[in-house]
Amino acid sequence: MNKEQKAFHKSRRKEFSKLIGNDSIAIIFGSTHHNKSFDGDHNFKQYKNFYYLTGFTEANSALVLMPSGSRGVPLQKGKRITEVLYVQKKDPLMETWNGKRLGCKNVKDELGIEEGKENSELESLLNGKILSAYRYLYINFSELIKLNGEMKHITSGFLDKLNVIAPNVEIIDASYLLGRMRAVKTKYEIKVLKQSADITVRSCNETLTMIKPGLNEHQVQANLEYHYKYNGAQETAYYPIVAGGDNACILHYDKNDQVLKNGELLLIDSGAEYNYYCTDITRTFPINGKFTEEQKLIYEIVLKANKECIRKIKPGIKFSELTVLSERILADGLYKAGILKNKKDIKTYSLHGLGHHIGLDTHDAVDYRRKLKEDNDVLREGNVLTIEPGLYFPKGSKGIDRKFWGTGVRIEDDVLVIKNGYENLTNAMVKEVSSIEFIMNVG
Ligand SMILES: [Mn+2]
Repeated sequence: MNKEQKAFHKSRRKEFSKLIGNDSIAIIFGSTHHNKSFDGDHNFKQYKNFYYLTGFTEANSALVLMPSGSRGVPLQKGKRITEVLYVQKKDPLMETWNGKRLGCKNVKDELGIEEGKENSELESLLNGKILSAYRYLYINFSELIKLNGEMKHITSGFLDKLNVIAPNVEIIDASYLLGRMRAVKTKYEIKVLKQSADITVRSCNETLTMIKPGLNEHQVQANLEYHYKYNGAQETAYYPIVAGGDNACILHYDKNDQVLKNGELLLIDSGAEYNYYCTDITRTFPINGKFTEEQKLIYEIVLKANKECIRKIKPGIKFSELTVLSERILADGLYKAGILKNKKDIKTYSLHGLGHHIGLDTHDAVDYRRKLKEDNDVLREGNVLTIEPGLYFPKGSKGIDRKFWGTGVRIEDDVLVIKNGYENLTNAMVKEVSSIEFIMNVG
């Protein structure tokens, strides 16, 4: 791991330790292998909260943070330790089959974490008296309950026994504090997010030139995924939505198995994941390279909402205000065009929220609607959000002229909040009607 990345994860541990305070101990579990079918597993992916604090991508690990130092004998060794990473045991046979393991001895040099231990030693921490020396125990609950294999064994019964071993300890879910931290991206994160966005934009622009009637949705998906990997991404941030015609009105359409028809639109909602950071772009294209008048009309209304909301972004603006603005633009546009009789019905056709935070997760672990001491609705410098207005008129839409049926349009960008405004990370992805038609027709 390079110096810059090491410093980033270290700064995150430091910040998190400061937030939980001296009376606390935190145990953040990494992910384990998850079975797909019979003896085949899903490709291993580290939990993002654990990654955020460590940058470590091996399975069966856990990070322990003790801001005021370890208070129990097994961890002490005569020195004050504030962070321990529990990792898989070195095992030549297993490494021959499944790849190299870092081993606890290399934790400090490779990751910059104070101490490394074998994960089997975690059991004595979880079941011993050490925990009772603290007032608060922070754990990532929702991830703990999904652990498999050796980590399931190591952690089994630990929560049940806590009440006996350490009845004084208050257990707190670490996810909220980590989500709050993850809402504001550091310089390092912004750099990686931009790389992820660039890969996605370059790939989408490439794929755009191959779209034509008669292709199957999965062929477009294959082309997109090829470019992601070819351009350096490890995987897709989420399963791509490649939805022709009426399929675009199914928000999380994932079949991607229909033939693209002449005269219909194709909605692509997809993003690459690069070094653990996600991109999420949606664009809507005319399959034959030319928008019909009806499609253009809907498209321009959505585009206006997308652009005007993005233009408003700066620190201090409320996301809820942008949501209201977007709905007003969509409702006004449809009303003026005579498509919508009553502006109040807009939600029937706009369907979803305006956007979400993005970062390590596509829907980043940040709940901006939650109100605690701070108002998470207010945008801050370093936030990265999607802006993704959409309009959907599925076949059979009552009260809507038939010529608009089967039209689904969404236009989504990823936007960074900077000191005096915003930076659109996905700006280089075409979205004007004229530029889309131009590129689709010159190839
Ligand atoms: Mn999105």
